[in-house]
Amino acid sequence: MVLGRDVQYAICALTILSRLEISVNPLIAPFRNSLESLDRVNANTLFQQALSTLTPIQAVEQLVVPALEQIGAAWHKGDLALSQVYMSGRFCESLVENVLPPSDPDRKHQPRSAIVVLSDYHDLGKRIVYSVMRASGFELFDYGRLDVDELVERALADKIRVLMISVLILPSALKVSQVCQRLKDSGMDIKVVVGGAPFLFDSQLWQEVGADAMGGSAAEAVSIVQRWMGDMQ
Ligand code: B12
Repeated sequence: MVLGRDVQYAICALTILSRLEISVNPLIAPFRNSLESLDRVNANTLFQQALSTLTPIQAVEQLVVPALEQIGAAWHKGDLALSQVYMSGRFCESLVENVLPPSDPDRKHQPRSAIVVLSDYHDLGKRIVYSVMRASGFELFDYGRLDVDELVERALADKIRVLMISVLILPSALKVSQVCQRLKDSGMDIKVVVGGAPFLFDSQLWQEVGADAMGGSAAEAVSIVQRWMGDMQ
């Protein structure tokens, strides 16, 4: 019992430490400033600087993701215009597109999987998770952006066993419960893993919408599917 609590404390401390590592990254503030002032050249220089010490995935998760999170929060407070958020997202899309590794030809034997953005128009997170999954040896369908009906039909037709859903606004997150219910009603055994801002803001939400797991990063997406692979074969 005591050991269990110690382990929980250790996990908690590690989580805080990893967040601190992110928050002290000295490149985040200048990178964020470059994005906000639409200085594409400087944003690219800083990103390349990060790549000199980090892998592409680390650079995305430790520089791009926190900078965009801060930009989103500043917009939420009324300190930035939506156009700045939009342009920051577009700049980051092209930076990320250029560095994410190509797919690994040695694909893993795995349950049929697909990834989708449910309803909303944020696709950067999905794109990153898709690339990291493929770079880690997984083959998966990229469904792009779909609404509930199309998603359920397609997942059933493709006999999907693992469905990865990315959302960034709360109304889309709430629609995950319709997807989960409809998949359950179909009688097919499909596991659903979700990710994106609403699930980061509210740690209980993934359970409330009936998902089987939630991942906070592309790396977590890989480890969740890897864990399920063992159970499903
Ligand atoms: C860029 C951005 C936009 C761009 C999107 C451009 C694009 N092509 O994607 C634009 C300008 C279009 C936009 C529009 C809007 N946005 Co916006 N946006 C953002 C912002 C700043 C960054 C999002 C992003 O790309 N992050 C970088 C990516 C890499 O991170 P990520 O998506 O979180 O993904 C990582 C993890 O979450 C995880 N992950 C993601 N998906 C998955 C899936 C699985 C299965 C797993 C395991 C893991 C996983 O792995 C990824 C890699 O680490 C966020 C702020 C934030 N805190 O997220 C707001 C934010 C998401 N937006 C918000 C809002 C409200 C809007 C608008 C409604 C604004 C408006 N009034 O018009 C519209 C909605 C449009 C729509 N219907 O979809 C809110 C949502 C609040 C809420 N709880 O609902 C946020 C949180 C800002 C805020 N703080 O208020 N936005």
